[in-house]
This record gives sequence, structure tokens and C-alpha cells, in this order.
Amino acid sequence: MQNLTIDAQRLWDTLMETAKVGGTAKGGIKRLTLTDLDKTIRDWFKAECETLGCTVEVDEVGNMFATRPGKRTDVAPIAIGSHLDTQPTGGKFDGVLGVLGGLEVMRTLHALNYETNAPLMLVNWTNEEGSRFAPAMLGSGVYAGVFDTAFADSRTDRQGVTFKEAIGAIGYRGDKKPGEVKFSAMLELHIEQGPILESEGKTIGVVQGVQGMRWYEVTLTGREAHTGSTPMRLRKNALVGAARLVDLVDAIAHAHAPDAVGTVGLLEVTPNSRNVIPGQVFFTVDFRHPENAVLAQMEAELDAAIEAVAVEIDLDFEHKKVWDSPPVKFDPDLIAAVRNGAEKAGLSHRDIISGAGHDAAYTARVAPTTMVFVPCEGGLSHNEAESTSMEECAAGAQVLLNALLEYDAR
Ligand code: HGY
Ligand code: MN
Ligand code: MN
Ligand code: MN
Repeated sequence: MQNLTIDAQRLWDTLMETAKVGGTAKGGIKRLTLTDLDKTIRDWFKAECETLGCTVEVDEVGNMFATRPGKRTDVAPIAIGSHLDTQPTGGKFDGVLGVLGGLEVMRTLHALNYETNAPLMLVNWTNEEGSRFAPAMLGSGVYAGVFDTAFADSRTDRQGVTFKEAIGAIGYRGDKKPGEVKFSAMLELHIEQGPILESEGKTIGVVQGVQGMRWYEVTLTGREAHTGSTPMRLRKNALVGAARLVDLVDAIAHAHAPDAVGTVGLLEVTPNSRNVIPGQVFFTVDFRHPENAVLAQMEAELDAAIEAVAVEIDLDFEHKKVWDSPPVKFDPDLIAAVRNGAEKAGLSHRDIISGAGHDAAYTARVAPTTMVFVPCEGGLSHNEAESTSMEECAAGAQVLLNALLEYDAR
């Protein structure tokens, strides 16, 4: 058996080089989905894959599928990949490591002229982050049939631009229908984005699944009025209501500790003028927990909290659940292949559930799926200071290769 070892330096250099596409002064990446920067990295990705002999297909929502032929033409490809879009204050590794680690696997096989049995597919999913267009994992969600293309097209960013306009503007509305490009299995490499692996000194996370996630949008409406001449007793201050609810979201999550998390991440005040009592506030809620029953309980508590605050401050309100991604368990055979892949590489490992959402949560609905985690410094992610080492990136890519080769040899 050839010594199939990935090239750590080449992977690291590619990570650092491509991080310049949307690179920020603080060392992160701001490369929002379906922007010109996203187009730049997509064009680069396509060209790179084509130099490795891949054919690149694109579906209606811009998901990119680069397929390297294998010995057999009668089986669907084994897929690896992740996402190249980032948060506004994103780091160099979230999503990117999964795509470029997969590219490194392809480069290694290409350099050794190694032919896998099944074809090998490298995927770049559209809009995994859900920052510009909610919900997250939108591209893989359309692929898996959770959403349809019309729903994706209708999503708008906070400037009122639709997904449909944005994907058209960068020319990535592909001709493949959702789910038309098939694969037999999916392995996604990703940084953990949490503190567990680093705190335990483990190099590889053998991911068992992804926790449940729910997103809500809340609009509180009071009344704009003069900050100087309006007595406190006559006010309908929407921001005071929102402030109460920001704290209540935090309290609900703490009440379901240690596994629950709750966050208000986006909040907009109207008219946002220093001497006008805020008439309206729009904000989002992100709840997560490994069990659906607890998420349902947290949702009920949120409903009650919104009602109570609206009565207390005499506000109108509307709120809706905009995303509900239930807990996901990954495929046992693929999990075993990752564990064996870590053992083969002599790397420490531990089983782990993902706190963050990933495209793998949706591909698991349509094909056997699992993930490989590597540590990130301080467990920090969705932050420009996100960091991990060349060795850990290489370890993740090596386990990805080992696992897919084991699965390919079945
Ligand atoms: O929200 C998430 O967990 C992912 O980063 N989109
Ligand atoms: Mn990610
Ligand atoms: Mn992310
Ligand atoms: Mn008051």
C-alpha cells in the first residue's frame, strides 16, 4: 500500500494564501456568501479542482461538486467538503479547512496517481453560515430537500437583497437540480469551534452527531416619542422590552444548563436616534441543545417571556421560528472509519457531539455522513482571532484521507 501522506506545508500555504480573499486587518476573513469575494474564491476553487482532473458541477443554489474519477463508474462518489463562506468577523478555518483539507486529499492522490475505487467528490456548500441569508446551512438544506429553491431565492439580507439577486449577480445559479448530483457518503473535516479537544489535549474529534438548533425572529413595536418631554409613565419603549428579553433568553439557557445555549446575536433599533424613544426593535434568538424535548421547553419559555414583557411595557409583538434543525446522529460505519483513521495516524481522539451546525447535519438525511474535528485555540471561532496549527490541520486532513480510503475499500 502506497504511503498516502498529505503534505502539511502545502495545505497550510493554501489556507494562508486563500485567506487573503476577504482577509481582514485582524487576521480573519470577511467573505459573505454570494458576494464578489465569494465569487472570487469559488472561481479559484473550480480552477484548482479542474487542474486535478475533476469535473465541476453546480446546482441551482450554487452548491459546487468537483468529482475526480475512480476505477469504478457504477458507484456514486464518496464526498468530502464543507463551506467557503464566512461570518462577517470570521476566521481562517471555519468551513475553509474542510474544503481545503479535502483539496489536499485530492492533491495527494493526484500526485501519487492513486485511483480510488469509487469516484471522489469535493463539495463547497452555499451559505453554510446563514449570516447574510438565514437560515444557516441553506445550500445543503436545499440539496437534502429540507428547503426548496424558491424558499432559498426568497431569503433577503438586511439590505433587502434577495438570495436570487445575489446568486445571479455572481453567476453561480447552476443547472443541476437539488439532490441531482449524488454521492454515497459524506465526510466533513472542521475545527471543533469549542474548547473540549484542546482542554483534554486530544487531536481528533470523532464526531457522533450535531445538536438541535432553533432560530427565531422577534419584532417589538412601541411608540417613537421625544426623549425629553415624554414622562416615563407614558412611554412604550421597545428597546427596554428587548433588553428584558435579551436577559431572559440568557436566563432560559442557564436554566437548562449545562447543555443548553441561548443567544441574541442580531438586534436592530428603529429609528436608532439618540433623542427618540425606540419605537421598534427587531432581534434574533438562537437556541441549541442535544435534545428536542428541552428545545421545545425553551421555546415555550421564550413565548411566555415575550408575552409577559409585551404586557408589562404595552408593546405589540410578532415572533416566528425561522429555523428548526433537530439533533442528528451520524453513520456508525463512517464514525468507525474516522476512529480507525485516527488510530492509524497515531493520533489521540475522543468522541464528541458538535455544538455548531454543519452541512453534514443535512447531508446525513440523504447519505451516510460523519465529521472529523480538530482543535482550535481556546475553542474560539466566529472570531477573527480563530486559530489552529499547521500540525492540527494536517492531522485532520490525514484522518479524512485514512477514513475515506477505509470506506472506499469496503
Ligand atoms: O450556526 C452555526 O452553527 C454555523 O456556524 N452556521
Ligand atoms: Mn462552519
Ligand atoms: Mn460558522
Ligand atoms: Mn417604563
